[in-house]
Amino acid sequence: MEPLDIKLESKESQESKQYILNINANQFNFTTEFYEHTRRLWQDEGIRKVYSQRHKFPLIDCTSYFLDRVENVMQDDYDPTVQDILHSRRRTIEIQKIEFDIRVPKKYGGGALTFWMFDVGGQPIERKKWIQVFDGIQSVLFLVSASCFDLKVREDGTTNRLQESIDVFRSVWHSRFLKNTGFIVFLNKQDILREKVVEQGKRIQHHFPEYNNYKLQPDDKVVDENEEYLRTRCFIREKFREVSRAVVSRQKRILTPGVAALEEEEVPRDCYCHFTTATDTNNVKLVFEDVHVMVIKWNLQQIGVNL
Ligand SMILES: Nc1nc2c(ncn2[C@@H]2O[C@H](COP(=O)(O)OP(=O)(O)OP(=O)(O)O)[C@@H](O)[C@H]2O)c(=O)[nH]1
Ligand SMILES: [Mg+2]
Repeated sequence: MEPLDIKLESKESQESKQYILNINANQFNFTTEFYEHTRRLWQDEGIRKVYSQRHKFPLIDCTSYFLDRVENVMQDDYDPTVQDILHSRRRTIEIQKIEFDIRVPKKYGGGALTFWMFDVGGQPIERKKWIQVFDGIQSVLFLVSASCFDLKVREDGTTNRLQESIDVFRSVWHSRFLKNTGFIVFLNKQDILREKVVEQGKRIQHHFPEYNNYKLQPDDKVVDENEEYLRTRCFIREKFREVSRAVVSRQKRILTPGVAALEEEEVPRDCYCHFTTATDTNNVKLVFEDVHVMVIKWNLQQIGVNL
């Protein structure tokens, strides 16, 4: 609070702040006392002011969701709802392999296909592990937090988070291990992006000045949707599409001095982008149906079935 020069409203809140600061996070039980202090702080005007400036410091996206529900969460018989689970933050720290069967629609031959999905962590320390699953992968589902255009990377406090996602995407897209791999980019957290642009009036051009020259295409309009939000989300999509359109020729690899090595030219590939809100089960259902068909088509093409 001090760096933002914001003070708590009441004396009781001061006590609650001290209680929270004294907590040892490694040995902690969620006591009723803890919830009472949390509730009191969340109602304090000072905390609300700090929250409204949350782009200035790292804060998880589900903060207000759970703080608004302290009353429920503190109950002894609290049973999380599906929404509670979807809003909870769980960092992926090891590569998780998930195996599942998917029915193939009749028009693509029927039957079922077994899929392996590898969930990898997005944090910088986890990215070094991605290479372990690149070999033999048929498609990459690349999830982007599209709402983070006004945030800085936690690790260095200076790099723009959206720019960092674009740069990470560029390196994965051009990886020599993934040159035959299909890509689907999910421009996720559309609810938060919309809220930032429409409710909070935030503008992406303060972080990406080239937005000023970006024009929304007539096809991208959605009836009754805010135009600034549509333009912002399409501009973000364009940043990823730009990366996917740039074909780079790889540097010649010298195997033996004097002998020209193979030059692997990249073949142009499609990159599909979807706007998603992962906490909205209806949206995920629709998007997943599209992805399902696409992955089945790619799979069938790889075994020589042309559609
Ligand atoms: N409001 C909103 N919150 C979302 C959305 N998608 C994810 N979240 C929230 O973002 C947080 C991060 O979710 P995780 O599943 O831990 O994120 P992750 O990308 O797997 O993170 P790593 O495992 O560290 O790579 C959770 O609190 C989610 O509820 C969304 O579309 N809208
Ligand atoms: Mg994860």
